[in-house]
Amino acid sequence: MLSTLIAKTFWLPEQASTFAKSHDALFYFIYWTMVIFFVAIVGTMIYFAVKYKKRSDDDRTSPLEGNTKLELAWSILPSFLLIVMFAWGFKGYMSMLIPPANATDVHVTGYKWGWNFTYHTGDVGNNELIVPLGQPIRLIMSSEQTSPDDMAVLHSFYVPAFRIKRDVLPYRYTVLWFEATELGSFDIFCTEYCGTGHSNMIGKVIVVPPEDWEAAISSGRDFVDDGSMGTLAEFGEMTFGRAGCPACHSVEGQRLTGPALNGVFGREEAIEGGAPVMVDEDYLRESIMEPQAKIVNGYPRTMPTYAGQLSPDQIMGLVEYIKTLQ
Ligand code: HEC
Ligand SMILES: [Cu+2]
Repeated sequence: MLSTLIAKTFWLPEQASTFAKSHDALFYFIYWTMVIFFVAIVGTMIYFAVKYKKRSDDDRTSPLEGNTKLELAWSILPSFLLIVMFAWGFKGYMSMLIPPANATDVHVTGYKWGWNFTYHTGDVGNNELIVPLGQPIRLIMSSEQTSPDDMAVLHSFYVPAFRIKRDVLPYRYTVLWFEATELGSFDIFCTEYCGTGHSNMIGKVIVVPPEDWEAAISSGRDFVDDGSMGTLAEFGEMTFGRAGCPACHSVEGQRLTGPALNGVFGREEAIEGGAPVMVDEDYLRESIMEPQAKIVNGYPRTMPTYAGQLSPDQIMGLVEYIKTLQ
């Protein structure tokens, strides 16, 4: 009891998400296994070193050459412990990988050097992610260049109190989810060295009561560059029209030059010369930025790329708009 208490404050930060308890339980299982083996092995070693020390020149080394049974036992028995660690870790890994279906999406953009958080309402927070207590949140993350002639770099989104971490990459979306269990403010760190401002890339997750959430996020600035208000999906709908997508895509089921985009999100798409792919946010982003990467079966390779023509906000908006099309 006392030892867990000391170890808890010494090794790990506070527990503020649903992952924290099981994560820490596994950590301490491995930790105490190591402590027990360390003490047993080093203790025996010291005991033998003293007990069998060569006392005089007449002392002879024992003729014993080995003990197969003993060697098998100390190889096989600990391997069961490794299997337990693997199975336990894998179970935790899978639950961290697969977000619940009812999760709320928030887009995360890492830049040099900070974080932007774009909510479905169209509000944006800078270096401050506001989330409701006790509800699953799914982060759709990517890294963007700061100016057009600049390179986007790798970041990594890390919230120690939630025990979550995932790389944030340019030109793709990665996903991370969590459910906060404590009200309050928790640190966000970038854990991928991303240039001179890396150590300043610090943000906060603010956990608020669910009933206060919408009000709390709407205090952020509205991201839409032309000043019009609207949700992220509405902004996407506007972008869809302005970028000329309706020339080739219906949103009501008719086949035009390109496939209809209603109902596409979440289904399996048959791809030319490859296995079917699941239509998620990253697939949609890729379809817009790199249309040639995966060609929908039975369609021409005529979609132009929008890389360099749409801003990260516009792509986010398009993705959220297409998700609403049923
Ligand atoms: C000149 C015609 C054309 C325009 C303009 C066009 N597309 Fe496409 N698009 C296509 C074609 C053809 C395909 C199917 C072949 C492929 O996968 O590239 C496609 C495929 C897609 C897919 C994959 C659909 C699926 O069923 O998997 C998405 C998503 C998409 N387009 C979004 C857009 C968006 C958003 C825009 C506007 C920013 C746009 N497209 C503009 C022709 C077009
Ligand atoms: Cu970074």
